Amino acid sequence: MNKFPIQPQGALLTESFEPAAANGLINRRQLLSLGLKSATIAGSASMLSSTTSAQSAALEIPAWSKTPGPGSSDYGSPSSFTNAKRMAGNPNPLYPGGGASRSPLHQLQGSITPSGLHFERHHAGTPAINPAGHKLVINGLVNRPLSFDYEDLLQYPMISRVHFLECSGNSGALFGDDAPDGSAQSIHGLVSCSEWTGIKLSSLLEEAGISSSATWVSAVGADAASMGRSLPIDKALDDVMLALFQNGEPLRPEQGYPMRLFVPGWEGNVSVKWLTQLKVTNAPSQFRDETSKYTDTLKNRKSRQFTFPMDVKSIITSPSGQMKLSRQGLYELTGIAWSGGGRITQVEVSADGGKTWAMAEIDSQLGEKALARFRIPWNWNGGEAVLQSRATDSSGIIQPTRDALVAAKNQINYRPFYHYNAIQSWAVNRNGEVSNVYA
Ligand SMILES: Nc1nc2c(c(=O)[nH]1)N[C@H]1C(S)=C(S)[C@@H](COP(=O)(O)O)O[C@H]1N2
Ligand SMILES: [Mo]
Repeated sequence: MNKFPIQPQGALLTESFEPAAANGLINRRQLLSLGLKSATIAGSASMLSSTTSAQSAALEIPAWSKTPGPGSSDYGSPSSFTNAKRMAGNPNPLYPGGGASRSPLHQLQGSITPSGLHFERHHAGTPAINPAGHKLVINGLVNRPLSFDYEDLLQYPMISRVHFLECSGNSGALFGDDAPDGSAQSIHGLVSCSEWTGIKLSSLLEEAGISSSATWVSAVGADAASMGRSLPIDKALDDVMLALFQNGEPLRPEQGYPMRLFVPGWEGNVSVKWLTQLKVTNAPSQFRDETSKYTDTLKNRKSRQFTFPMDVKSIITSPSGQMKLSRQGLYELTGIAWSGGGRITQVEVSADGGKTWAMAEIDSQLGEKALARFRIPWNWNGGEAVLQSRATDSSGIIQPTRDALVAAKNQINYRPFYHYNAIQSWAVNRNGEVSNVYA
């Protein structure tokens, strides 16, 4: 199998530009002005390779223009000529229904992940829940314990928010000593972004009447993993929601149908799917998934617990690992950036392994703690390059280098490692082949 089967997106042909940083990075405004110019001279010479091939093609009427296609359908699916698919993890997981599948980040655009391509992480598979038989209970340190049916919950006022969700194990392979071979999908595909609609958790907790001694809320899922996580009450009353809809339709079974907790900006594990119980407490419940897992063991063998926020991070999705640049010239370099600390305020890009940086354009960012799409033109001169992106968030925190992150984590050599958010380096060789490297 070809190790470099994937073509980069947004490939353009062009002349020369004023550099924004070394090794071919170009100010986007220059490209936009050139785009306008080329539109006025279309027909003679154009920067777009697609225009050139369109000109040379004969005016032949294709078969699909001659007969009507099938009529409407009850639920749409992607064109059969596209091939974006989730990448399943270990087909034989250590425990039944365990494992994950990863979003095809290198094939996606914009800042919303299609629901069918949202990453999945299950600890005991996807339960087939009939909402008619599912209940959500709120109990513990409350004045009125409550029990809700799905239909009851649909009566509540709702909010819609665009947020990313990232597994804290995402990119964890990069803690290893040797840079693994891989793609944006295989290394970083445990992050996705949706519009989530649901009920503010604070309104349900207020209805139950939380006691003044309450400091934590424990959430439990209805799957066979009996996933449980404890959240500080301040966060629970802040921006947490009981999500019922994803990208406008009821949650997909893989994302927690009929309901999940959604905890913006925090490690994916706390967004408990198939939610069935919220227990208000005055201490964390010390569930399995917050003691033996999702903790960080330090070199002195103490373990850090409750590492909740996902730190500022970005990756270039095109060109990215296992792609091959088929020709020299201009490419649109693009990627995603996100932070559990708020908005992305800037993304810088380097083509020389971090010696010089240029500012990318943030093209789409639909909310706080949401994926941002960045873009910058890059002219590949056929030589070696190391492509990097470095994001800054609204609290002023800058994405660290790998060396800085590994030193700060100060962990013993034990897998899995969580919360990897260092700068990603993609090396381009003289054949145009793109690989994951440590720079
Ligand atoms: N009930 C339950 N909730 C769960 C899980 C699970 O296995 N069971 N997996 C958690 C983990 S580790 C992550 S990263 C996210 C993944 O959400 P997704 O599958 O919708 O992407 O759900 C979390 N919530
Ligand atoms: Mo996770």
